[in-house]
Amino acid sequence: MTAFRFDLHATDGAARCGTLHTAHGPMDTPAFMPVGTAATVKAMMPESVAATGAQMILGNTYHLMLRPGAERIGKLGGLHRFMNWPGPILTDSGGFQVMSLAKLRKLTEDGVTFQSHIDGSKHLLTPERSMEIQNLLDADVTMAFDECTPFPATEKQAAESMRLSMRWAKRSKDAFVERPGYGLFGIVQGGIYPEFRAESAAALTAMGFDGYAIGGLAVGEGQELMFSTLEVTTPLLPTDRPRYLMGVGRPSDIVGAVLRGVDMFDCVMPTRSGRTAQAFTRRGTVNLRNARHQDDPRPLDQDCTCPACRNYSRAYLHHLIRAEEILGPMLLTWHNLHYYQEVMAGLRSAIKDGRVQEFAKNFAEQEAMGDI
Ligand code: PRF
Ligand code: ZN
Repeated sequence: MTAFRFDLHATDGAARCGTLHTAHGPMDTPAFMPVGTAATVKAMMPESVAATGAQMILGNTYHLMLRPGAERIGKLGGLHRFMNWPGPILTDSGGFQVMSLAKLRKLTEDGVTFQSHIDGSKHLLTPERSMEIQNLLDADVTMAFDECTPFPATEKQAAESMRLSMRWAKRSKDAFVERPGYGLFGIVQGGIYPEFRAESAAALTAMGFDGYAIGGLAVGEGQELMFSTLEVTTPLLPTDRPRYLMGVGRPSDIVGAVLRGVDMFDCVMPTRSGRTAQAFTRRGTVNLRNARHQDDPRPLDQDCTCPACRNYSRAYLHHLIRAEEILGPMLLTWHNLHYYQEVMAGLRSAIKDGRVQEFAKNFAEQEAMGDI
């Protein structure tokens, strides 16, 4: 039986390269986890997700508790069996999704009551219920139940919200059922205020978690404030535990966060953009809906080895998008996930070789050149 363990292999400045071991296998870091909100990484077979190089995927407490229900997935053998993803799964704890998706939300010390965005049914999510749901789903990584402080927030709002999240973190830890190979992550909050980030990091490290997430960023503050907040937060986290920046981001956000000591990421960007015809490439983003592609026999990205780039022209991808064919989103999602995984693999080898600064410089220069 595998223990839940994080091995740090190399560092380069603040950047780190390691391996997180879980009950359902390892994940090399820095890592990008594709989002599989409703027990599917949209438009992708699980085998294809694995073929892009992804090792861990993300699931959502909020969506799965509403449909098809956590108890149902539990009885069917857990989320891995249900969706045919044999690798590790991290689940988000639900609070963030409740606040962005549910109707008639009411937040109290106990938790959040809300109405489903699907059928209007009433529900209560507390730290204890979130832990129970994530256990039923059989998540390898369980996230503490937190409130994502909105941006902007006054100092008073940010402090009160962060302290509520810290009380919920303690209740999450007390309710989490420990099993070999399974871990619980705390989530640092505190908005853009360094003193509250420090208070939050201290509170969580005193409780002791298997990993530490940084929440409440990428909520409208902009890249500069996100990076400066990371710079005051990651140095306060234990070096022997993984760090996870939630809901981030664009490729340039990820490269910048890795330089500032982050190990794990998740974002809907590669999958959602794939469904709206936006492709990520070494030369920045490309919109395949644009008429300039309609006669272009070249692949989307000359240097990419994904099926979309190996076997199809820009003209064909453009046609699929214009004709609203399902294969269009499928191929673009595949390409985007493949590209994200190549960036992560590039970061990992650069860190091992002590050339992560050079990697980041080349990355920024290439992106700035733009598509040709
Ligand atoms: N908390 C949780 N999930 C999240 C966030 C958070 O702060 C964010 C913020 N970018 C994304 N997903 N639990
Ligand atoms: Zn490709």
